[in-house]
Amino acid sequence: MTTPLADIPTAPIAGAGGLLKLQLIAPDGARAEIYLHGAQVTSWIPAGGSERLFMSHASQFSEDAPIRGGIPVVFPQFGAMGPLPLHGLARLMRWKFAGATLEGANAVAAFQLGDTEHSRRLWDYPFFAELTVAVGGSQLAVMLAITNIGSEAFSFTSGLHTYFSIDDIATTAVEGLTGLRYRDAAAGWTDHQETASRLVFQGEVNRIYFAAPDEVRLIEPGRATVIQSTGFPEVVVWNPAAKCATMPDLEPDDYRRFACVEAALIAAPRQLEPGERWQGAQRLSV
Ligand code: TA6
Repeated sequence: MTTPLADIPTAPIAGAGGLLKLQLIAPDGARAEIYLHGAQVTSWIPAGGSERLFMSHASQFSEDAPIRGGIPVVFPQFGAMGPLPLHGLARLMRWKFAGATLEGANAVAAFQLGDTEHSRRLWDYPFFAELTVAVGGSQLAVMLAITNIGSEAFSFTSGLHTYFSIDDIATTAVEGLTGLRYRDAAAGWTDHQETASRLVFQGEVNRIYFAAPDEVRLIEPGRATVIQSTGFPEVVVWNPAAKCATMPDLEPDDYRRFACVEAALIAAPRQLEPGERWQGAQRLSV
């Protein structure tokens, strides 16, 4: 077999719905695809492996709607925890492609987003967001940085809302959460402490785990995905179970095929002073 050549793109190409996307291929054949809409990673295939991210076949690909699947970038508001659209503005905005390079064995692409007239109407702060995606070997790393380029402080919450592709939710578990305090959105936002050695999915799961470790693992029969994060103190685990049938951009039984394990910054919104920069990252390894 010949080694595939790295494809370091110089420009995005047309993807679904005519939205622009970037295809990034490392020298070892590991690849990722990123839409400028939301700077959303929609595909990650490790070297010699198969697709590791879930993408809904019913997803919209339109400037007006979030893409369902992959890695939505949540900023400046997580979920419905404020007055903004669900999960904030970044996943609904068109980011700029800021270049791709080869860094050692990784293909790396950078995306940027600034405030617009539209974003200022909803959230009146100047900001500069950068998303860097690095793919190579058995890893994908996604780094998000936010800089306050205005003259007054602002606070934000954020997340990398990763949808993992799994074979069967019934045989999937998350390890690394034992002993953590969590808030259960599926049980009326009640507070609990995790006692299980593995979180399994029985019905809807929608939990915010506080003060999470830097590493958790998604476990399936015969494979494990290591999920490391920095800068994001919380881990959110989400699977809608039967509620999937009520979500128009998911097929009714899609819940069997994905689990979201998200790097999140929720409990203590991050305040950024003028000129200050924050960054967080999620690194996935198989
Ligand atoms: O992160 C979990 C969550 O906030 C859930 O409550 C669920 O609604 C999910 O995200 C998806 O949100 P979305 O706005 O993309 O439908």
